[in-house]
Amino acid sequence: MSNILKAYELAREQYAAIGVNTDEALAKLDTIPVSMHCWQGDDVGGFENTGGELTGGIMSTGNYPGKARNAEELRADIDVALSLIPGPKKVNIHAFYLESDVKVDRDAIEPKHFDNWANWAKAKGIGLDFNPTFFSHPLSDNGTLSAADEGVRKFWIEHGKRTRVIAEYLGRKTGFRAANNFWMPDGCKERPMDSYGPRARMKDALDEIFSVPVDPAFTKDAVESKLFGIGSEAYVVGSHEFFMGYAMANPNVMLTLDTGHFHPTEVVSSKYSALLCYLSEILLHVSRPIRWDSDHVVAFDDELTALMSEIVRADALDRTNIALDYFDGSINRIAAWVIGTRNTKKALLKALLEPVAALQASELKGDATARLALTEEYKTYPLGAVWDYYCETKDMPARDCWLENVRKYENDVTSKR
Ligand code: RNT
Ligand code: ZN
Repeated sequence: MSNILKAYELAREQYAAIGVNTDEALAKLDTIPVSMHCWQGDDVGGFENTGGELTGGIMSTGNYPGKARNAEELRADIDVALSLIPGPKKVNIHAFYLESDVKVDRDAIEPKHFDNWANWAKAKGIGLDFNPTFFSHPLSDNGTLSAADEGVRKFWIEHGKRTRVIAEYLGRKTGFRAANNFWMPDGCKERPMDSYGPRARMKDALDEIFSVPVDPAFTKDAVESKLFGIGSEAYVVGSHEFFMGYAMANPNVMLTLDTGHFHPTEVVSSKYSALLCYLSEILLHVSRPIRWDSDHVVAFDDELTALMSEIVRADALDRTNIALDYFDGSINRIAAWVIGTRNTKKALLKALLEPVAALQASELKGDATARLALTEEYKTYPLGAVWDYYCETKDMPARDCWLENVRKYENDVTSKR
């Protein structure tokens, strides 16, 4: 018997003693997809080949060699990452990852420009998620959906409409509903004289975009708020209140909570259940802000485990879409994907290994002592043994063995780019 199996059997007994069935927890984990963002692989560059730089107040730092230079390389890199992450996955792409021999502007994109992505995902049996790209474009410098210039606004409204058609197409092709997430960087470095006007324009623009029906079986829209960006420190049109209100007023639109988009002392784990009372579905962008919205690789830290526990404790896995959003160009980019995605799944498993009903029952009785004593004890229960076993049953490298595969691919492929 392998050490991993031996360790699992002991762990299974230990969890059984507190009323947790590890096999059931793993079966549940195995039904929850995590959506991995393609943009970690090329530092949010996109493939429009216009030579433009990344704008919109976001930034990938670091110059680690070997980043993907075209869609084929990016998909090959994602293939390697996916081969090292157990369980269900989706891949999240942005409109500027289109493929075309001729230049296609954002207001002219069509489903066919994403056929390679769709065919690739279908062949792997995984779903795709989608995002309009409202940044890194000459017309995005003075606002997009909130722009005062009507022509600019119309351009971006057309872009938004087209992305919904594409997302529906991707959902239909893959057989998995594709989330279509709207994040607009519109904002100001200083306090604007008119903070209301841009918001009113953005609201109307979104109403127009969302007025065209799409098949809810294949796509669902989401809106993502933000506190500030580089160059939009004082004012962001799409603030938390703006999009929280929008999602509440429009039940077909999900609210996206990015863990890096709030004041540094605020955490999404403490907002999540409040929003669950009003929203039918939430989309998470799991990220890791350090002092600002720095989009560090997701670590297995207190906030990640708290957030996953909040979802499980509220029994809201079916109302929550878990996606990742970070970009680090300072380390091997494939390793960055594997680290963050495995951490997210591991944190979810940790949450599933909690005896939630028993703990909630002692809380109901007012037993705060047991609540603290037991949750603290359970923190060092053998999660790792259960995770290793899960990796092994999925034919994925357990523990740190995956790093060897990344190194080999780096040696054979990415270092030669
Ligand atoms: C930016 C938002 C947004 C982007 C991606 C690329 O702060 O988090 O989600 O990171 O769409
Ligand atoms: Zn985000």
